[in-house]
Amino acid sequence: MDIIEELTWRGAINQQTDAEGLKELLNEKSVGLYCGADPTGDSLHIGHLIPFMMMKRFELAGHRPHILIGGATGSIGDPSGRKSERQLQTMEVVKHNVKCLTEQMQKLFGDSAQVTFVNNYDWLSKISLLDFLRDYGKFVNVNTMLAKDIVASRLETGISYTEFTYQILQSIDFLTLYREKDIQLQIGGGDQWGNITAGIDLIHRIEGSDVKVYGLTIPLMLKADGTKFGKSAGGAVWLDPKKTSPYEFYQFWINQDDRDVIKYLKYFTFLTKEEIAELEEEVAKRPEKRLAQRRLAEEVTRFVHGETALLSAQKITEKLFSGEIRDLSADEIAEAFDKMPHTEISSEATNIVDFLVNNGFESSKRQAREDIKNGAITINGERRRELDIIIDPNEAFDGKFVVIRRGKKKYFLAVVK
Ligand code: 629
Repeated sequence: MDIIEELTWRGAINQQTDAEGLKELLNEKSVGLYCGADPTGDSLHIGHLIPFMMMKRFELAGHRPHILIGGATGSIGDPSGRKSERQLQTMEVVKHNVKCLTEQMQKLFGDSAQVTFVNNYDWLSKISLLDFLRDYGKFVNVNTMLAKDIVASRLETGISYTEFTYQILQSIDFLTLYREKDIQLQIGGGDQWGNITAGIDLIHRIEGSDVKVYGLTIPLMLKADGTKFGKSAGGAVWLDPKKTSPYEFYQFWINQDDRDVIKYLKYFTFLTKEEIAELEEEVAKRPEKRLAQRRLAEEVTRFVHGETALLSAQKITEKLFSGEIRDLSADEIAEAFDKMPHTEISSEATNIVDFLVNNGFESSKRQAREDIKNGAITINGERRRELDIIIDPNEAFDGKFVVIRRGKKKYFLAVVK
């Protein structure tokens, strides 16, 4: 399987500018390629992971991936995929985000010397207005620009000159990288098709129509149930562990639908065709085991957060399921309950029935007594069946948390004030 055959099998190719030409080029030599991300926020999310996993696959196939951080384009704002004008970010915010994204990417790809990082602020910020108009603008056709989906869809509601110009900036990047780094391929999500083809046009106009440059886009990710991929109950799924903890990240993958899990294994892991075929059989024969989901969660969490964070996420998952939460540390408890609602309690020791009712974990004393007697209540991982015991919040988890579990599944977190 060559790289294009592999990407096709993975369902990762949406459009290509010249499929035959690109396949030939990739089989002939080590090709320079790039994909960009604008610093619109201070963390990447799993939507970004799709093209950046692809970069890694190209690297494994012997090619030369480059990751571009849009220090300049991020200060303008890509209109692609948006219905309305963006609010400009201050240059301070853009610079801060560039720093955060660069560090994050380096963590993901840094151990491979094969991936090169570039920032388009380095060249775009040096072009004067007159140079821009004389050296580049002269080669861009406004009619073609207006025909791009992104611009066309905004003509009624309006688009500023600034956002209209965005595609030329991204085109100058491709041209610059072609000239300076011998980059011949740009990849991106389906929303980037207009910008990528604009770049190819510019290169052909300036460098000659026989120049070999290509574009490849990846399909937009859709979920079987029609909801948007990449969102969890708490919002976007971020790669920054401070915004989405490794446990929450792991849970996101574990919870994927049987109908989606094989597609995601192909997209987000480096498992082979044979390994994925085996997991596909598991989904068909023993879906209740959720082996494919577990493998998916394991692979992606390890790739993004590393082995230690993966082990801790798995431990938390296991202990919450079995109820043996005494084995968790205070930090792990904090991670496990991070995005869940919690109740603040005082550190005073109280009778168990009063404790449950006064803090709102049970609706009435009668209900509390019944649940306790039935063995439905565990406190900090210990089943409590007596009505006259005292709960002392200072006793477990560094005196910070009391974890109440009712029945098999319902957990409450009490945070000691
Ligand atoms: C200058 C800027 C370039 C090349 C690319 C860019 C960024 C590009 C963009 N990309 C999205 C982003 O930054 O806006 N104009 O959030 C995002 N991308 C990854 C995928 C994407 C895309 O980083 O391409 O499709 C999401 O999956 O939306 O010279």
